[in-house]
Amino acid sequence: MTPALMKVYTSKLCTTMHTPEFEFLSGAETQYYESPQRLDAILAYLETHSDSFEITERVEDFGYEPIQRVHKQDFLDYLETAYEEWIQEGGHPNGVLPATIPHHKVTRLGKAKASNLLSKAGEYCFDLSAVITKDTFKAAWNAAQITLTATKDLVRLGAEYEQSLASGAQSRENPPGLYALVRPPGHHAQSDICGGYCFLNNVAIAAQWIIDQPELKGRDGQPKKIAIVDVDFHHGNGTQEIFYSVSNPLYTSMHSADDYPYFTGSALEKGEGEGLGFNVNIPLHHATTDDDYVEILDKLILDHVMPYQPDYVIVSLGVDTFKDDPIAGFLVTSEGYPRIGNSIRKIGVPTLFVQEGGYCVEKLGINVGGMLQGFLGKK
Ligand code: OKP
Ligand code: ZN
Repeated sequence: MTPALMKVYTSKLCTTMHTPEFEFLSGAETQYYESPQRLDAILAYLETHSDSFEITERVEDFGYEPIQRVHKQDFLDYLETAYEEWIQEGGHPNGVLPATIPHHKVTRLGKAKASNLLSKAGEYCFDLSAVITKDTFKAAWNAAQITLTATKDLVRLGAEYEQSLASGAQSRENPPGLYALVRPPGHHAQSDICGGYCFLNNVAIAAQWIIDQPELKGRDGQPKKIAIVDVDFHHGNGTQEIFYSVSNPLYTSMHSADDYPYFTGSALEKGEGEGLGFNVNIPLHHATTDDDYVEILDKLILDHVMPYQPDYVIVSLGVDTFKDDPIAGFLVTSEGYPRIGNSIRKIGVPTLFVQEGGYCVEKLGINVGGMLQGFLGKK
C-alpha cells in the first residue's frame, strides 16, 4: 500500500525572519541567495500537489536542551547576542560578519583572546555567508523546533510501521516519510561555529534527540540507529564534525570534490575513535549526471547504509546539485530528483527529509517536490 500523503512541517516564520540584504560572493556584493523566496517556491509546488503533501504549521516547543546537546553554550550565547553588540560597535545593519578569522598561520604565535564582537565574530564564523541579523537566532531556533516536531512524528510513524511490518500488513517497500521545510539550513554549522548560511544544525539536533529518548531503544537495548544521507551539493562539514567520534549516527555524504567548503569532504575523513568507519564521504566530479548520481547513491546505500541497519534515515535534502543552480550544481536535471527519492525509499526505513540548499528558485519546487514524490513512489 502506498502511503497517500507525506506530511510537511513548516511555518510562516521561516520566511519572515533572517533576511539579510546581501552577501559577498567571489568578492562581490550580491543578493542573499539563501532567501525566503526559496521556501515560498517549494511551498507553492507542494500546495498544488495536495494528492502527495499535507502541510502543517503545528510546531511543538522542545525548549533549549536538544539544541544544547549539539551546540556549545558559548557559541549559542554568541549567536543570540551578536547582532546587538555589533550595532553598538558600529557594525553595518545588514548583519554580523567577521573582520578577521583566526588563521592557523597567525594563531601559531598570536595568543591574544577575542574580546570585542569584531574579534569574536571570527571565532564563531568561518566564512562570509552566515550573516547574523537581529532575528537570526530566533529563525534558527524556529527551524530546529520545526525539525524536532517532525522528528517526534517520525518516531511515532516509525513505531506504527514496525507494527504493521510485524503483522505482515505491510512490506518494506513503502516506509513513512516526512519533510521539514525550514530555513536557515544547518549542515555546515559545527558544534561551535557557523558558516555556509547555517547557524544551528537541524539534522544533527534531530538525530541526537532520537538517540537521547530513554524510551526509544532498539532490540539490543541500545539507542535507535540513525543513518544520515546528505545529498546536498556541498559537504556537510558541520554534521561530520558533530558526530565524528561516535558510531551513531552514521554520516554519509555525496558532494562536489572541489567546491565549498573546500577543506573538508575528502574520502579520507572516516571518523575517529568509536566513530572510525561511521563517516563516509563520496566526493564527486562537477560533471556528475543523473545516471552517475543515482548509480553512486545506490552503491553508497548498498555498501554503507544497508549494512548499518538503521532504524531511521535522515536526509539532508539539497537540490543545489541541479544543473542550473546559480552558486553550485552538477549536471543533475529535474528528472533526476524523483530517481534519487526512489533510491532512498528502497532503503525501506522511516525517513525524515530536512531542507538544506538549492538556489535555483524557479526550479526548486519541482526539484524538491520531485525527490519527495519519488520517495512516495508517485513519480
Ligand atoms: C550552503 B548549503 C561558492 C560560494 C559559497 C556559501 C555556500 C553555502 C552553501 N562558490 N557560498 O550547503 O547549500
Ligand atoms: Zn549546498
